Amino acid sequence: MHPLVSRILQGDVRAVAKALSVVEGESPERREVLHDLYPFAGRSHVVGLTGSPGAGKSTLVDVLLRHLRKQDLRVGVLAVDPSSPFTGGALLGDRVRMTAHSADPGVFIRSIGTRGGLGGLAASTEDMLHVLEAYGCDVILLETVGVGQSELDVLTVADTVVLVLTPGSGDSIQTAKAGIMEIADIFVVNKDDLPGSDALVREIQLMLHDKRSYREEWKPPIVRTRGAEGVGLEALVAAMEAHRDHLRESGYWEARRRRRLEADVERALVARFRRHFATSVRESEEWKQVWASDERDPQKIADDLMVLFPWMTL
Ligand SMILES: Nc1nc2c(ncn2[C@@H]2O[C@H](COP(=O)(O)OP(=O)(O)OP(=O)(O)O)[C@@H](O)[C@H]2O)c(=O)[nH]1
Ligand SMILES: [Mg+2]
Repeated sequence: MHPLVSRILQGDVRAVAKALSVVEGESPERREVLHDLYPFAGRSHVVGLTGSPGAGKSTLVDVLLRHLRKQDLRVGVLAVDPSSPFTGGALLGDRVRMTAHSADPGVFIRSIGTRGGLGGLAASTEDMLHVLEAYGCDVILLETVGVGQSELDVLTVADTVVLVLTPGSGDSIQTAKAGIMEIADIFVVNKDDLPGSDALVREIQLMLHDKRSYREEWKPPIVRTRGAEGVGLEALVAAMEAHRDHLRESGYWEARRRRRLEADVERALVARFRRHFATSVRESEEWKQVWASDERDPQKIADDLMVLFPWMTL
């Protein structure tokens, strides 16, 4: 076993930090570390929190952390930060939170830059999850701003997706990014102290009412919170637990993990094909010959290449 992994299993926080950097980067150790982490993967309840900038995600993460720590649960936080470059990913807010919890080995917080690793942001996020799972995190909170497709993709690694909405501010559900409504398992109406929250709740209720069927037989609950004051937190935690139990009892928990593994295998195969293609095909004499001909039909060129390189035959 890689020494970093055995140190993680012994609860060494510094090994967790080091391993996160290793799996996020492209060092030769990466694959070995990941290999030794897989047996521990899939243990944590991964909760993705998403929503527009300023909706109160970080505030909720912070109060959730305190709440979960009181139950003596080990908690990891990964914050996907679209504004930070790949390496220097520490938001001011995260730095503040980091200091507040830094003496507590039951909490681990880290930001992820959005460039992502080899297989994209979702893949590198998932690799980082494995580190926190091996560390024994009961819950991992994944904060991501639902702005772009890659931030949305990150949520595919979450077991429970919490969509944080706020009243007013043009953040009505009609303006929310398409696709995000479909994947929300829990709707949070945060800033419930502001005017317009009743209307927003009704709007979500109507939208849910119009649905003919619910994904994975789960009707998403609506939870009203005042993040800054911690109001509604217990209801949010209860909703998270209820969703987790629903997934486990219905078999979707396993089914989702299985789908993710399949997607990972597919990504690995495609990556290998690309690498092989780049070296043994593009550098070859046969490739040059194909371009010397007049053929311009890409499908025909592909056919010709498959004859020349039988390993590519589909
Ligand atoms: N009035 C009110 N303000 C809140 C509430 N919850 C959070 N806020 C405030 O909303 C602002 C944004 O909160 P954040 O938690 O940083 O929001 P965020 O969604 O993490 O923002 P980004 O990470 O920048 O996308 C802060 O000033 C919070 O104090 C609430 O329940 N009511
Ligand atoms: Mg934030």
